[in-house]
Parts: sequence; structure tokens; C-alpha cells
Amino acid sequence: MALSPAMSNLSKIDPDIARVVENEERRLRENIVLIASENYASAAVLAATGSVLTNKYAEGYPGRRYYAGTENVDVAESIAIDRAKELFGAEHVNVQPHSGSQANMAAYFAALKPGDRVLGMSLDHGGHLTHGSPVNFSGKLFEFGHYGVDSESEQLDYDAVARVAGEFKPKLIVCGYTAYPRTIDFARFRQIADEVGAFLLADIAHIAGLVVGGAHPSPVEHSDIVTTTTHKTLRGPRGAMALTKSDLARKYDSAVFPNMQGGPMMHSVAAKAIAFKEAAQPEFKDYAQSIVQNAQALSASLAAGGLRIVSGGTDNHLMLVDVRPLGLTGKEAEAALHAAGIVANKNTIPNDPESPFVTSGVRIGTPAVTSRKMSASDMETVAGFILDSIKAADNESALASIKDSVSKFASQFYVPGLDDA
Ligand code: DSN
Repeated sequence: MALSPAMSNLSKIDPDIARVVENEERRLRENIVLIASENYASAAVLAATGSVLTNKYAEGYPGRRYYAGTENVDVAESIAIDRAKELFGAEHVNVQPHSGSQANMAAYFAALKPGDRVLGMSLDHGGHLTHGSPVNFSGKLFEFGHYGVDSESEQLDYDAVARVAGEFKPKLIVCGYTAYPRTIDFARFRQIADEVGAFLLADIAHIAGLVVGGAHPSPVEHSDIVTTTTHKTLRGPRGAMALTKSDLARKYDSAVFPNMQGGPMMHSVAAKAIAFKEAAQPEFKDYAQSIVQNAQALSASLAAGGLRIVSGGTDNHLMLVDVRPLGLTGKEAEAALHAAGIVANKNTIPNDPESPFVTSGVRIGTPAVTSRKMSASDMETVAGFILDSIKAADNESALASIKDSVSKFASQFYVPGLDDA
């Protein structure tokens, strides 16, 4: 398979790296990508990401830069900000954070002082490293307390969160997760935050595309700060952004620059602007609804095949699958799926008896396959491949044969970024 046209010159200049890109293009076409946090960016987003805007230093913000020559990138950043404000209905937007972790770091610095108390979801119940893990800056710089999901329902129990908040008295509460399959009641979180006089940070890195597509309620009116990555369900370039209330605007901006980052990545800022335009199109609403329909169809088929779905199902783009009923750990299931050309990640399930390196679960998400225009009926086929692979975990030749079928199946589908180039 030849390199995509946009990359074809690379094989003359650097065949080693050209081969890496070519192999990755093939992997993206032939595999079924079910990593809940991954997606396929459009050719337009990729074009901006690979453009000359990568050359420009632009510390500061549009109209207030520390370098000359920013007249073009200023336009890109202003367009990105205006589009994001419109898309999310936000009072203030910062499009410079390089990653979700950095967007969260800036949020903490905007609202808190080191040592302040913060309440977040524990990592093994679906929180993120930046929600207070002791091995992360967040857990080192701030005093974190944690809430989790209810052990029976495996869903948030808002009264329990309110009780923990009342006892812990945090200055900021974090909601929004990396492995929580259910709708988040942001209005209830606002109420809990108000009861204890805390800021509310909604980290919607995973669900931002569902929010703008109307497939999940928006946290914007309820939150002091909303952070998100731009490359997950939002389907933009790798990077992040934050939406804040006006009273935190200056604090947030200075928490990003000069506090935390140097020059913004202007190629990525321009690509974010393109992604916001794409997400504002009516088709994106259909995309967001289809992500959820696909996740629900896939989880129903996996449950029918004998796997246990944590919390009994999903309301969003992902499901947590307890693979123990078929006799595997999460690590073994991830390896079996990978050998069959199906890419998903092992993940702890609530109150997992296994370590985070082994786990009892697999996290499965549908944003990427939905971008390839797979439908709910295709999810039955995908579920069949998943179940067959897990059952054949110790049978190398069976896995190789499933991989052939997966490749034939996946190669029929459209690949954004390649087929629209
Ligand atoms: N790595 C991301 C995820 O997979 O959810 C979170 O940062």
C-alpha cells in the first residue's frame, strides 16, 4: 500500500520514517480501533497540523504577543477562540493547552494555591491521573480526596459524593472521567460544589464531541472551568483547550502562559479551529448520536455473548467490559484482541481485585469506528470478532485467522484523513 498523497514526498527524504507512517496508515485501515480516547482526524485537520504554522513562536495571546510576525497566527487563534465560544456557548476560551493534562494543570493553578484541597473521582473508578493520583503532579501539589462509584450500581451516587464533599471541604471539585460509561449530572455537581463553596471543574476530555453533538448534557453553564482534549470524540488535532467563566479568564490565561507553557503550537491551534468548524456542521450531531447508538449496540451484543458490562450498559461512547466471565484478565484479553487486529485497552473495573497492570476489564469505545461510518449492525460483527478472539486467547492460529477476517472487514470502510485527502 502506497503512502497517502500528503506523505508521498517523505519516502524520498526519509524512507525510515516514511515506512513508519505507511505502516501506521495500514494499521488504521486494517484494524478495528476501539480505544475510547482515539479517533481519525480529517484530512483538513491533518493538513493544518502539518503546515508551516509549526514554525511560528507566538508567546502571549492574539494582540498581546511577545514576538513579532504573528499577524497570521493571530487570525488562526482568534478564529479558533470565536468558533469554540460559539460551539460550546462559553464565556471565555483558551485554545493553547498542549494536552488535557496541561489544561487541567492550568485549571488548578487558576483556581487554587499549592496545598489546597481538591475532590476528584479515584483512578480505579474512572478518574484520570491528573485528578489527584499520587504519582502525578496533581497528587503531589494539591491535597486530593476521592469519591468513587456505588459498589452495587457501579454508577455515581450523588448523595454519597455530597457527603464526601461535606466532610472533606474541598476548594475545587473535579467531575468528568476517562472510564465512566454513564451520563454525568453536571447540575447536581454544581449544587454539591455550592454547598461546600468549591469551584467546579468539568474535565470533558472524553465526551466533548458528545456534548457539542447534543448526545450528552453540557457542563458549561454549571462549571467554573471546563477542560477538554481536542482529539477524542471532538475529532480534532492532538491538543486541548479550556472554557472558563469570565471571572476566571485572566487567571486561566496566565496559568497557561507564562506560568506553565511557552510558545503555543500554532499549527495545532489552526487545526483546532478547523475541528470546531467541522463539529458545528449538522452531520456532527448525527455522528455524536451514532457513537452512542454504536456503543449501546456493541455492549448489548457483548453481554449476550457472556461478558459482563460494568454498570449494566452505557449512555455514552464507551463501555467497561468485565472479561472474567470468559476466564481472562484484562491484560490477557487486550493481548488476544490485539493479535486479532482489534485495538482496545485493558482497564481496571470498580473495586478491581487485580493490579492496574493486569486488571479485570477492557475499555471499549466507538468514536473511531463511528468515524469510519460503521453502523449499529456492524457492531454485531465487531462483537462477534471480540468474543471469538477472547475465546481463542490461547490459540495463535485461530487468532491469526480472525485477524484476516478483521482486516477484510475493516478495509471496506472509509478512513478519514486518508480517503478524504
Ligand atoms: N489517555 C487518555 C485515555 O485514554 O483516556 C486519558 O488521558
